[in-house]
Amino acid sequence: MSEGLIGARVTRTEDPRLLTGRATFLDDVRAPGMLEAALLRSTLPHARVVRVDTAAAAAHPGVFAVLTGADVKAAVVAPQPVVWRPDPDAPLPVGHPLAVDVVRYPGQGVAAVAAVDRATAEDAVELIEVEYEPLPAVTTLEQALAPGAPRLHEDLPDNVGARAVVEKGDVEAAFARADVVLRESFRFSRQTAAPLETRGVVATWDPVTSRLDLWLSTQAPELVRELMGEVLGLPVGRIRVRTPDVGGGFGAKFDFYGEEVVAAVLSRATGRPVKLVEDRRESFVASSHSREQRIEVELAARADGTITGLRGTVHGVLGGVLGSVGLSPCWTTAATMTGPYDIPAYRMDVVGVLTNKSPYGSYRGYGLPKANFVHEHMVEALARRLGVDAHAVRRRNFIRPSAFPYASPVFVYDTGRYEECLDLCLRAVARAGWPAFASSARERGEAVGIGYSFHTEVSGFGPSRIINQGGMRHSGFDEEVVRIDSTGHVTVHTGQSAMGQGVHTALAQVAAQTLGVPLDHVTVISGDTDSCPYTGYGTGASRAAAVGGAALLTAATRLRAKVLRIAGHLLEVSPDDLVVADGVISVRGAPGATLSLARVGDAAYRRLDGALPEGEAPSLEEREVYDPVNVTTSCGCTAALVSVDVETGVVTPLGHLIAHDCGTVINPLIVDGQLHGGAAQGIGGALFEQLAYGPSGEALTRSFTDYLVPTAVEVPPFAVEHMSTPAEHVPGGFKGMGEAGVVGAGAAIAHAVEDALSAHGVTITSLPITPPALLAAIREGAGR
Ligand code: MCN
Repeated sequence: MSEGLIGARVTRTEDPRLLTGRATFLDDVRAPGMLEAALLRSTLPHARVVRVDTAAAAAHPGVFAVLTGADVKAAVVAPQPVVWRPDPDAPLPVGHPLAVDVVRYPGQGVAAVAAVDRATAEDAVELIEVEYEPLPAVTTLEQALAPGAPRLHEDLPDNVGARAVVEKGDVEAAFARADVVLRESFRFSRQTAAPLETRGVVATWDPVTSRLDLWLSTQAPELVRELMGEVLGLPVGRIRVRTPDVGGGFGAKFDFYGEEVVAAVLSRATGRPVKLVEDRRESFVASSHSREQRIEVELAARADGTITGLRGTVHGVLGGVLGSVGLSPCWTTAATMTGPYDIPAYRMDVVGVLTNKSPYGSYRGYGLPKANFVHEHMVEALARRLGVDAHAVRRRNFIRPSAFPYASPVFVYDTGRYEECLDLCLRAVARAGWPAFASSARERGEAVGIGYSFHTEVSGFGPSRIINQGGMRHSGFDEEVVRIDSTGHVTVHTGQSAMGQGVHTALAQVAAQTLGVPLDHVTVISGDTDSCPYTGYGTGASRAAAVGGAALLTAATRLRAKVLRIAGHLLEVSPDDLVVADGVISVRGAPGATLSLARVGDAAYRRLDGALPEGEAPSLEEREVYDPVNVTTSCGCTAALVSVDVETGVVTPLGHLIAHDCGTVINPLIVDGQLHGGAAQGIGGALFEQLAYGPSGEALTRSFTDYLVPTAVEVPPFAVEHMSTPAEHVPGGFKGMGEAGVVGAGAAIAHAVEDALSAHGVTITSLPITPPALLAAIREGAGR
């Protein structure tokens, strides 16, 4: 059945391949004559590179090339690009594909070897001699900002790598008139996306055609192509980027890295394809780090609980050089910190501080989880101060349904029914029996609590205008192509990337319903810049459904009209009298008169003589370039049930429930899975994950025994409730949601812990809530 496919709980068409070992991941790609590369990475956090001696490595049997940072620099025409560049003329602390003169974080690449295989390349790496002159390392925000701190970039006056301000309304006046002012300081640890499949590239330079062919595990093939062109000085048409199956991206594979440039330069140097895949240990220092921030805020409110102002500073603890998305994740924290609330006056300074750590970049949720933690903490703190229920404060400050479109400090929110979403969550929690369970546990002396958070997810990015205004130098439009072939089969060519989120299934559902064909008559092709349409943004910011899906819907609607025009001509009836379902076109009210889509395909491609109406072009293909007029704003209310062992400080999640609204849902099964996966990552950030650095700045996190991601044992049962407030400006009404699960999890868990420990007066203002941190908070609560 094609009717009703949008909204159907269809199992993912991607899964049989993935689950039966038929997927091709980057490391499965083997090009003829391919070499494998390895990098020498600095173990020091900060040092001058005095001398790199590559002679012994170059002489090692099986080695084809050894490159230093200076060699790579000489082979490119630009340093590592930063797409976040609000002021193109402002100097930014950018890096090079391999360090030149100075290393600024442990793990930074210093030299690269291409050899017959990875083991030989690693052996040769050990033969490279580097003379370093160690420099004082700066690994904390406080050290970096201290007067007289060692400077990471001599051409900058201090260690501030970038700044931004987000503001709206008269903040001073709001605070002058406030009945209540609350202040708080928050700290969030460093995390990384840690996808199961680490990053990797196979680069092949063709000296005859001067073309670069890249296989890359990326979420943004077109963006890579643009940036690669910029660095190598190549026209983008000379670069092809192909993406094999991606074993999780989670934002880390959105960013642009030096390794892909190094592989390309090695291929050019050796005349052979070169593969470079990071191992797990490298992944912890070479894939973007994220989340580490210190945030200070003040909230102004009236005695009745109306929030009138919010101000403060977001300090992003950046790395030694800017990552490709620059300050943008920290800016996004500031840009979304008013969340679902109508706060008339707002000012947030954003300060990106350089430290001798890995570059800061994308991770699912971007800046939103921190923004959510802050606004939800402040709402609960205001409720405590006023002696009222936190949900009463939420309800008082929610943006009303009648207030949409609503201008938040940066984004215009499209639609939302926040109070209904909160009620949906509360009803589900009551139905699940959590309040009764928690109170009987407490009667037994157990510390069990329930916590809530309400989030908005600004998603479905573009339009291009807003992307550019936010300082990003790339577009926000999508192009989708849909074709019916001569046998009536449908192929969708999308610029969106599949990285495990089920986008092929969802796009197939949109195409199948719109064109009236069964789902298995649709093939979705992605991940090849030579054959797929341009999507300069790529897949990130939860945009595949709201931008790609909407573009496809429009293209498929036009294609369906063409199909019906041709069918009408063949059946000698008006196209208005035709319906199409399950690949068969029939005349309304005359069930006998039918025509298959294959027959129309045949007419459009093969039997053109008289088969097409006058003036109708052959072939059945439509493309749509869609630059949305706005972002989409989905929302959700998360409830967490936890128990706390007050002796050990261990928090055990017992239940996790999300009431969610992402407009028209294409596939509720996928959306549920996305919420579960995001929530699992949110639980990781709330309780376990942190990248550690030692006192001298050494990177301590080397494996999953150091970096604890939640496993099936740690995640509780999940439940999801749906409601739907379609995005009115988006064809189809879809809103993005791929990051929602992670956004609200931290705050909900923190509030559940606070609730469980209400007798101990614990408040949580930093993540993760590790056992030692929680025991300290319990002691501190007892001391108050
Ligand atoms: N969907 C839907 N109906 C909607 C909205 C979405 O059925 N109204 C479906 C979509 O079709 C898609 C999924 O839900 O299959 C997520 O859609 P969307 O919100 O459009 O997000 P994207 O497809 O753009 O995915 C990106 C988003 C981000 S930014 C990260 S990071 C992320 C994520 O989603 N990384 C993931 N989910 C991931 N899931 C997996 N398994 N692996 C990753 O790397």
